[in-house]
Amino acid sequence: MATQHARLLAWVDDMAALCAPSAIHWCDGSDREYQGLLAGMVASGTIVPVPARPESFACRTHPSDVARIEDRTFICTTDRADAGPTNKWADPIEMKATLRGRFTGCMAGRTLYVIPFCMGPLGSPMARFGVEITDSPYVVVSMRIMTRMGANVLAAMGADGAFVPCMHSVGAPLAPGRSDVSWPCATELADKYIVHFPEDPSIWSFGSGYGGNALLGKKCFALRIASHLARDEGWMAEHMLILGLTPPGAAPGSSHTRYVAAAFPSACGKTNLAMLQPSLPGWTVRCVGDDIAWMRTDSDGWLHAINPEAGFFGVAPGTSQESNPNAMATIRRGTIFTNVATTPDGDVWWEGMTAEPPPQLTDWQGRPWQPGCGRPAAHPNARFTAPLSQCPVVDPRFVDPKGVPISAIVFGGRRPRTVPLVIEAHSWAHGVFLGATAGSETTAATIGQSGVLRRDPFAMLPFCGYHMGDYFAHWLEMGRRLGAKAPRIFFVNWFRKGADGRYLWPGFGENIRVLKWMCERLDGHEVAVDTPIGHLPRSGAIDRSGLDLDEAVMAELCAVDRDGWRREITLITEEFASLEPRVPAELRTLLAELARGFGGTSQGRQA
Ligand code: OXD
Ligand code: MN
Repeated sequence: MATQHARLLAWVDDMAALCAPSAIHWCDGSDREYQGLLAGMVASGTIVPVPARPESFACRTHPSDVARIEDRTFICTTDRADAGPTNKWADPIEMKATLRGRFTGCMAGRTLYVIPFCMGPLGSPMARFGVEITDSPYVVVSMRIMTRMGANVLAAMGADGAFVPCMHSVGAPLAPGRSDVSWPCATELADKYIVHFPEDPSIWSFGSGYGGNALLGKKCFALRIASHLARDEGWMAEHMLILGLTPPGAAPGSSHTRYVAAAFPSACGKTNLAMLQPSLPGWTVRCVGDDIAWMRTDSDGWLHAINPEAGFFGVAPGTSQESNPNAMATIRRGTIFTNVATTPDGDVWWEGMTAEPPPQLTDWQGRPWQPGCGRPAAHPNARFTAPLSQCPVVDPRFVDPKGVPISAIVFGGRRPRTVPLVIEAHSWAHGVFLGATAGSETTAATIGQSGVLRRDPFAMLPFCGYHMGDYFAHWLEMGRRLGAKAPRIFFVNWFRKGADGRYLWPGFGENIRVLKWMCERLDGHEVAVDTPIGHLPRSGAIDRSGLDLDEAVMAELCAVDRDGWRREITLITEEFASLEPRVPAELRTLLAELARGFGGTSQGRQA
């Protein structure tokens, strides 16, 4: 391979000696390589072509390998306390010994692929290199969509460029003479390991071929490892979409465009917001990214963000012409579908794509499927993998090596009660308080009980590579650095329900009305009232033109539910107690102030 990078070559040699593959392939990222791998997977039965969509394929995983596995995801720091109570910790030395045991001979009869990749636009000062070793061709083709990868990345790394080594195996040695296992993986949960060593930094993933566990550039590198690096180096790695918002009469990507970064727990419509089709005439929304933002202070003092990814790994069920027409256009070609249903006329289908399922589907496990048979046709976590460049509303600056300047940061959650449609924080520190106390009610799509409020600070609960209390402190520190140039912080809730259990707010393309209000706040208009929970829209301030929504409903959406907030304060007090002694004093003070605003005291420890 054309590299003089001695550390890289030594690492690949070491890993190849450990895993004993039958061949080693350095990925060049070419179309020829991509087509060859796809053809090989069609031949082995891992994927099938989707004739209705050019250059598209569908893949079925093993039923045990359909989602991220938080129970088997580890953060290995020397001091257990540094991983914090929200992460699963293991001793780094013991874990490395366990992993070396697991990887020994695990690629026998298989090809070891070396994937040099770059998170972020090549040449961007904010971009970082990684190299993934894998025995899964599905991982290689997916990484080609999700990252910049191949020979040009290897060249850019030069002879000494820093990279994060990312080691992956599906963890199922081929039995002699068997090449027919279409989705090899470790089928027992206890045999799967998604392991992070933030102090190296390095990543080892064994036993799963599913995207979130196997495409190591995404959650493992760009969030868990990167959040740790970002804390040490003074930047931010966040579970956020990035969108560009342009008012009527101005060109997208011009000086009138405002960029917004937004964090929502899963099942809250992040991809839909990132590609929003505005219902208000003249407004445009453009997508820079739908899942991850890396942000740092630029030489001009403003916070700039890049999307470290180059593709979408989106949840398919619920995606439709109505909920997200731009996602539907993105996946018309050149897409890899995972665990969707297939139709007899060569297309894909999932719950929510159309009101009525087409007749005679084949379900995600390859079985015939009829409506009313009692099981979903597509897996609830079925996915599409497609390049960002195929999105019809991709922002013109998504490849800008300097990133885009962020004017506003938005947090959100699925909160049927208590939390109003939109809140603007009183200050950066209060915005950090809103992010730290974010949560969402669980839905039927989440394993466990539905309708339970789960705290998910900054939507980073499964992705923060260190102690959550230290992460709050890092956010506060970033605010001090940004000073007057800090973006304004908002909290939105599209999911508030009325007494009859129905959603009060229509959501989707109508969310532009809330984004418009945010712009008015940024422009300094008097469109808010001050309350103990933050600035809320003044009566009549949210544009309802062309929308059939009563003023009374709007008032309910923006009401401060005093009893609800008293209960909320008790819950936040419990959350903070679980993160002690590392909750920053500033956040405890803000909790006490909130409690005073509702005529009580928080039970939290005071600074
Ligand atoms: C994702 C997730 O897949 O957040 O993006 O789980
Ligand atoms: Mn995500």
